[in-house]
Amino acid sequence: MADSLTNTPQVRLLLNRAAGLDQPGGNERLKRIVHRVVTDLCRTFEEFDVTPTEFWTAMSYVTRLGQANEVGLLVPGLGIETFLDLVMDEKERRAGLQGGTPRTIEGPLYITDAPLSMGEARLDQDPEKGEVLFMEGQVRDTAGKPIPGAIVDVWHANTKGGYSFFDPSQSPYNLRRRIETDAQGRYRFRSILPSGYGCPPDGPTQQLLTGLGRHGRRPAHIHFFVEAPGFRKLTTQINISDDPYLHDDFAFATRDELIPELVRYADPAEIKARGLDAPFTTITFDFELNREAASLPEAVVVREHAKAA
Ligand code: MBD
Ligand code: FE
Repeated sequence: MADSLTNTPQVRLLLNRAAGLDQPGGNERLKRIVHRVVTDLCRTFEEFDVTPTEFWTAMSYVTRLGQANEVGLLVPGLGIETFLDLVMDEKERRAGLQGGTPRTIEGPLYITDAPLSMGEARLDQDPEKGEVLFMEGQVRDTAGKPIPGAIVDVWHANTKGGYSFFDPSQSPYNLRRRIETDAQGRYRFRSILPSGYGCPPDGPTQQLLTGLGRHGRRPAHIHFFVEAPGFRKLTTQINISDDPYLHDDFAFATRDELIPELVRYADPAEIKARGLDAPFTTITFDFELNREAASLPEAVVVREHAKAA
């Protein structure tokens, strides 16, 4: 834009001063990033002839987004959390890292300090009519060696797509557990098949998505952090493969390597052998962790989390 107002000496000076570039104090990196972001915003307003009314509509939107505690929901909805994953993937690739279970986004619904147990756990505390799920697997290094003592931190939604803590109708830590792998690196749990999540229909995230002609639905999925001393922390999810939104996730988190086969058992003898009275599903999924090395980008994402009282 040759005749851009943003490029005039007056506005350049304004943007430099606003970012503190003419001041000695403060943080250099912060100054450069703020300068870029504010400049790009002003260019956008100019290019799209954004009116003051439109601008203040957006500011009240941002205010409501924070008040509704939905910043962490809009970020994946706009593909930004997946973009951050792709940046990390690319950095690791360039650092020569190969193999390992692929990462995918954490999302906004983790809470810390879920109950810890050895080898196995039952995740569903609150009675629900959901289909029983047995999931198990092994945590291994990229050479196939089992990793005992790894922590598999798992969390997922209930049959209504709600997560405990954020959904106060559930017990604290319902469908959230930490499982330490046994001597063979194995974990297993019993739970119920989750349903997909939908953004709060009256919230600011869904409001913007609707304006974009988009839905706010996630396919059914189960989240994991997998950690072990000497290995890179893995943040990932698996998808429940029969969900109609499997490849239409509003948060863009589905990856081909993270869609394990569902094995459904309807045979009365199998059902009885598990002490159940209805068909159930099993999933086998192994996690492969990369060894930590000083040459690699930091794998641990520092992010504020809620903690149940
Ligand atoms: C979820 O369950 C989730 O995982 C993400 C990323 C966003 C909203 C709800
Ligand atoms: Fe989720």
